[in-house]
Amino acid sequence: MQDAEHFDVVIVGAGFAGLYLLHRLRGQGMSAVALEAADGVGGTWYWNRYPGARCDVESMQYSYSFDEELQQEWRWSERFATQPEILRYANHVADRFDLRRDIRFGTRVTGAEFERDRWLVRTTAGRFIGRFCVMATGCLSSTRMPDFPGLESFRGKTYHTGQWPHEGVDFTGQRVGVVGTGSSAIQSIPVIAEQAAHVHVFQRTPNFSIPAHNRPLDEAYERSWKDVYAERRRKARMMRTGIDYPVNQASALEVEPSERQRIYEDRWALGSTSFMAAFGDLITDQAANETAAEFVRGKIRAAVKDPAVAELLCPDNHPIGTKRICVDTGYYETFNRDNVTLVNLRGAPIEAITPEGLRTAEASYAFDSIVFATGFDAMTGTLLAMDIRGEGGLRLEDAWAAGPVTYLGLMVAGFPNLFTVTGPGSPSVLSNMIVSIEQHVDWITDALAWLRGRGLTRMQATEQAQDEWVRHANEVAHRTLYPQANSWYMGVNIPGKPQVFMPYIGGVGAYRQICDEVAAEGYRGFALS
Ligand code: N01
Repeated sequence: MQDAEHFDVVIVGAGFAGLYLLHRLRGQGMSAVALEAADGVGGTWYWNRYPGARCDVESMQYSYSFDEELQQEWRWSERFATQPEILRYANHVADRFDLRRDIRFGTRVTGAEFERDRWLVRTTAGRFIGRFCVMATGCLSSTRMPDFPGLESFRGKTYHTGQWPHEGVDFTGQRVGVVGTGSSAIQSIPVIAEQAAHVHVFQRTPNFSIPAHNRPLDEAYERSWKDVYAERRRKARMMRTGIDYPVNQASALEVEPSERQRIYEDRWALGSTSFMAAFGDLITDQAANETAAEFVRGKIRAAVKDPAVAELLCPDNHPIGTKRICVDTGYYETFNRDNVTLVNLRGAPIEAITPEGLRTAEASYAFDSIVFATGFDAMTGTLLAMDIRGEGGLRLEDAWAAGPVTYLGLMVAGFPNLFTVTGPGSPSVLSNMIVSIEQHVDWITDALAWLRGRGLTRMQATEQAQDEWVRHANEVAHRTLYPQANSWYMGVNIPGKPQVFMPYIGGVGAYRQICDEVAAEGYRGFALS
């Protein structure tokens, strides 16, 4: 192919996965290019610039571990880093390891085709050929905008949290409507409410949220990590979520109610997602789960002064944790403000966006701005938006017609030499993403080096290994309460999307062991030639 540029590896995406891939491949003497639609690095942290955006995994853990000097020299300012700080970190890494020269910015991939044993990748800025192709496209990178009638007619401004303007938005004095009450909404609503004249929050499903208890990072805490970073990182990698926090294996039903209450209070005071590790059976036992759910409902009732509003904010249709648990700073308390109104969409959904604002089945509202915090076509949306064709022209869309199938979340049968980082079938969105990204990048790049060392050029998942993995992943998921919720983990938020539990819930540590064993056995379940 004359007009195309040739590489050993074509990487799609320059977020945390793409950056580390570039670095590792270079270290192995392989040529690689990263194709990035945005004008900068950072992936999710490049796009999600909405007010209040921050990570809900602690800064000391939500960072790369692959380079000791990097992890020692970088200083986080807060327990949970803000989006601008994480984006600065991504840029620092890109500069520190001189990665930009191999990134093509403003280059959106439209399709990828396996032909003559190579991947031909088509983009908005030319064609690229790689012996291997790695999709480092993230799990929450295709925003979801419900197709409300009249959207174009609105005379004010509309925003999606996942595509926030780079220059920021000043809501001072404005009447603002926020649609959605997931993680993005829960982080942004308290900040928007401080600026706006009035905020109406349109809620379809109330969510469980745990306080972040964010604070400046104190030096003693930083040292407690940095002095033994390698050891703590090793520990995190073997944890269920890839996060090092205290885990209690006991059943919530084994302890006296007063003791259970004390344990939940301690977890509440600790803050963040570690709340779900208060007991060992919260995601597997409905009765145990309900004790945690009711504890949080009690906190909501205590925080929100108007009992009717508090009741509306209390989640009642899914076990706690089975929709992604949220982490907030003052979310429930925000509903005590005079300038915040909660609108219950249950039984009265949004019917249309109007020139003035928005109409539900019950009332009309006038706004200057509407913020859509309506989420993403998670895990598969970005991959399926590209026209990906494997062996014999097999389309990914067809291979995944009944839901995504993979072997280990790393490869798809029929798509040789194509890898996915944190793909469906791997722990991915159920974990500390950077831990999972590093594990996948290490595994993929080790596999490529192994192939090269044996003069092999082709690797693909066998149908049999894939079937077994999908069966196992489903079995593990259905031992938990997760499939009970109408969540984006299940694809329920996208009309027509097959409803399967997409991530692997066997745990980050257990999954890593499986991947390591597969490699140690000469890449069991992969056809190599
Ligand atoms: O999106 P979501 P998100 N009418 O899908 C509602 C990660 N993240 O951007 O639940 C009315 O969770 C929808 O209602 P329902 C994290 O993994 C992490 O907030 O479908 N409402 C829901 O309330 C997270 O889970 C961080 O009934 C409609 C909301 O929109 C993931 O990203 C921060 C509607 C969408 O919530 C996605 O979070 C932010 C309609 N037609 C995000 N359609 C941190 O690390 C949708 N909704 C902190």
